[in-house]
This record gives sequence, C-alpha cells and structure tokens, in this order.
Amino acid sequence: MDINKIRNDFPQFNENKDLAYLDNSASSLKPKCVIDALDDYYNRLGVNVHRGVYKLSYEATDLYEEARTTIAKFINAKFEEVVFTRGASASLNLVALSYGMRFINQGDEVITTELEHHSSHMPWFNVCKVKGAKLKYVELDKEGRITVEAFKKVLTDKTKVVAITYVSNVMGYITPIREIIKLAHEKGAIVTLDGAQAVPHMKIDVKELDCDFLSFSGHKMCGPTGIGILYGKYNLLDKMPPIEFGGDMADTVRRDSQTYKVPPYKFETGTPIIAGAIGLAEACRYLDKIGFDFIVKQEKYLRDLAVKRLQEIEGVIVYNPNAETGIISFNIDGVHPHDAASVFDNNNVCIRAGHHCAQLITTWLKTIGTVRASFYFYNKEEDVDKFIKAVKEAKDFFYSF
Ligand code: C6P
Repeated sequence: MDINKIRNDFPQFNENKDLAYLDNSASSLKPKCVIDALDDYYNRLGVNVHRGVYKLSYEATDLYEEARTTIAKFINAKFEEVVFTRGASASLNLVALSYGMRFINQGDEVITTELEHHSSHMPWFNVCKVKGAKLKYVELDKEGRITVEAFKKVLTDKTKVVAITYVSNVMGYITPIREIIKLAHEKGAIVTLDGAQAVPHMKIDVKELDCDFLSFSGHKMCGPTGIGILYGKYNLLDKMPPIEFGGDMADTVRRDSQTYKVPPYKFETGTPIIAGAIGLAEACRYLDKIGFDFIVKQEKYLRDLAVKRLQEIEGVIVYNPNAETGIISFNIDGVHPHDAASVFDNNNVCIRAGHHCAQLITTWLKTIGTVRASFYFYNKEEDVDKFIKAVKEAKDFFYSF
C-alpha cells in the first residue's frame, strides 16, 4: 500500500508536514472521512435521538443506530450487545460497578495482572475491597508477559472474574487470551477484556474469542474522542443492573416502582454521544478499508526497525524488544523519561513519557516510568529516522553534563 496516499487521508499531516507522530497508543490521528462524518451530523442534523417526532430526529436516530450495527459487525457482535460509553475507562468501570458489585461476594476471587492499565485494575481493586473478595495477580514471566502456565496457578474454583488486558499499553505484548478464556470458563468465571490497545490494531471477533466483555475507545482507532464501546454477552448484560439512572434508559417510572429498558439502552442514560457514535462507525469502515493485514504488518515492520536501531545506541534500555505490536518502551540510562521527552518535542517527534497510567508494570520494571513510542499504520520509515535522531540527541545532551 502507498503510505503517502494513506497519509493524505489525515489533515494533520498537511498542517504539520514534518510531524513524526508516535503517540498512537495515547490517541490516534483522525482521518478526513471521520471528521466529515462529524461535520455532516452537526451541519445537517445536530438534533437529539430516540425522542423527536420529526424527520431530522428520525434521521439522527437512524444514523446513531446504524453506527451500532456497523460497530457490532466490526467485532462480530450482535446489535444489542454493543453499549455506547464515553471510552474504555467508562466501559471497564461499568462492568466492575454493575456486574462486580452485583455478583461478587465475600470469599470470591478476581484475577488480574500487573500489566493492567489503571482503568482495568482499579475498578476491580475497589470491588474486591468493598465485597471482601480476593484480588489475585498472575505472576509475570521474566520478560513481563502473562503466560497460560502462570494463569493456571492462580485460577481456582473460587475465581469469579478475570479482568485482563489483551495488549499492554506499556509492553505491547499480546496476552494468550483464547486459552485463558477457555480455562476461566471451565471454572465458571467470566472474562472482562481490556481491548483498548488491541481493537485499533488487530481484527477482533468477539464470538471467536468467546470473551464475556470487551472494552475499547474510539479515539485510539481513528475515531472521535468521548466515545467508547462495551461489548457484553447479552445474557450477562441482561442480568446486570444499570449504574446510571435517568433519561432514555427508563421504561416505566412510578412513585414506588421503576423499570428499565433492555440492553444496550438500560446502560445509555441521558442524551447519548450521537456524533461520536457516527464518527466511530466511519472509523470502523475506514480501518476495514485499510485492512488489518496491512496494519499489523506495517506496525511490526516499523517497531522492529526502530528497536534494532535503538539497541545499537549504547545506554538505551529497551524493556520490550520482542513485543508483537507497535509499542516500544525504553529509557536512556540515567535520564528521566520526562527530560528525554522534551528533546523529542523539539524534534517534532510526539512520544509519551511517564508511567502511562500503568504503575503496576513500571513498578515491576523497577523504574519510575518509560519513554514510549507507539506506531500506527500511517507511520513511515522517515518517522523512525526522526525518532532515532531524537534519541541520540537526547542522550548526547544529557550525557554532556
Ligand atoms: N491508555 C495511553 O497512553 P481511555 O482513556 O478511557 O480512552 O482508555 C483507557 C485505557 C484502558 N486500557 C488501556 C490498555 C489503555 O491503554 C488505556 C488508555 C492511554 O496508554 C492513555 S493513559
């Protein structure tokens, strides 16, 4: 595929020709077609859904619900299994606050890992604390990976929930999730999967994975900010209580009783994120057009190239040289990641530095934080060149004192 043609889809590169955008795990850039879809909704419609008895509102409702159909197809879910949320964090919290608070009891066990983002780990830490359940951690291997063997060691008859990441936002490792899900189900536990770093980068089929819940964000996959998805198996969503109450999710409301709509609507309180949903559906169509075969190949090619060149620089510590995805975590020995980051910025290279909202893994790595470069399909070799130049410049600058 012609990478320059792909880059023409992204107005950011016209505005900022010299930009090496390597902070894709934080948020991806947005293609023109997604911006146009948002524009179209606001320019032509801009009205509410599900409520208005006039043509504009019917059309907005159709676009909003068609977006759900598109996104359901994108992950091979059913329409009614796709809940619109504010993002991955909101989706992960919804599962813990609803399923966890209703179905976890004293003495139950929840399995998590040190590779979790705070939004995956913290909600279950709190559920366990309130409910008197035990939070157990899968022992990571020497590289910092989750293995099936280590998972088996913490899985027991008491395990009720496995809250686990599909791809780590710091290490970029892909969790061997199929086997973990199978083993968890054999014990009668459910698996809530954090797909924030997986769904933008690989083809996901929730039926084939057989996960019980999958959470992800629109803004990391070419979609707008402020929209995310919670996929849940319908039988689970159906028995879960809502966590927010009010407009549009209610069925009947009386002085002494109330009933709620069926999923997904019982979890979508108030005016929904209409433009966000429409924009995310456009992003799904766009990613399908680019094709995940290309996305996987391009990210891997660029990250391997960058890792090889990083490893040639003395003093650079790469924490995940063998990761399968486009994430590289590293440090320049003795240089604070935030200090290094300022040199990248001066070179117009966008990277992230710090603990990446995943302090369990930076603690495990025995560092306060890392510098993280994260690639997406629109990155090119020149970005790697600029990135390596910035690493060398940062090292030379801080080693000159
Ligand atoms: N990680 C990063 O730079 P939100 O912020 O709700 O869209 O996504 C939360 C989230 C959940 N899980 C994982 C694995 C994630 O990586 C993120 C977001 C960003 O790594 C911002 S901290």
